[in-house]
Amino acid sequence: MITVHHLNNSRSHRVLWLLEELGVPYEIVHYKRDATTRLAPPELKKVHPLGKSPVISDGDRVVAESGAIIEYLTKVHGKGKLWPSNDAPNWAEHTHWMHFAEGSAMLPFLLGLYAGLLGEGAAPLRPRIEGEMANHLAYMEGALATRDYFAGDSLTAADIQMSFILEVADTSGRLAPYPRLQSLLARIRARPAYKRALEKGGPLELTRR
Ligand SMILES: N[C@@H](CCC(=O)N[C@@H](CS)C(=O)NCC(=O)O)C(=O)O
Repeated sequence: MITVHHLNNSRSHRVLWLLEELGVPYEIVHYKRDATTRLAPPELKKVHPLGKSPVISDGDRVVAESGAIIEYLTKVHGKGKLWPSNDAPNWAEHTHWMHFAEGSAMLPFLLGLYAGLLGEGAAPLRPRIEGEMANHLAYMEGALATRDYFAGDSLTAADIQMSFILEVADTSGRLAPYPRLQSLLARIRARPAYKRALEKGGPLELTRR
C-alpha cells in the first residue's frame, strides 16, 4: 500500500491529486505545520531525513521530492498514464516542465517568501524578485499560446507538477495578467480528481509570497 505523508497546505496536494487521477489506492498520514513557523513537525524526519513534504512510502521504499514521486507513481503504479512515452512527440516538452517547476519557477516565489520574513530590510531585493516571478510566469503564459496544457492538448503529469506554481501565484494575486494560466488553473480546479484530493487532504490555503 502506498502511504502519502501529507503536510497540510503543501506541495503534497499534487501527489494526492495524481493518485486520484491514476485511480491508485493509497492511505494518508496527516502532518500539521507549526502555526507560527509554518515548518513541518519533527515526526516527518522519521520518514525521510529532510523532513519535507511530499514524501511517500511504498512497502520498504521511501520516495521524496515531488518530481521523483510523480515519476515513480506514474511509472510503477500508473501504467504510464499521464506520462508520455520516450518516443512520444511531447516527451521533451514534458520533461522540461517536470523539471522547470521546482528547478526554476519555484525559486523566485521562495525568495519572495523569505524576503517577506525580512520585512522592510528586504526592500532592495524586491524588484529583482518580482521581476523574476514575472519572467517565469510570462514564459509559462507564452507556452500555452499554442496548446491547452503544458505538454500538449491534454493533462499530463507535468501539469500536476506545475500546478503548485499556479496555486502559489494565484494566492498572491500574481496570475491576474495571465489569462491562459488562469484558465488552466480553473480547468485544473474543476477536475473531480483534484476536488477529491482536497476532500481527503484538506484545503490548500497557501502563504502569500
Ligand atoms: N522541492 C521539494 C520541496 C519540498 C518542500 O520544501 N516542501 C515544503 C512544503 S510545500 C515543506 O515540507 N515545508 C515544511 C518545512 O520545510 O519544514 C519538493 O518538490 O518535494
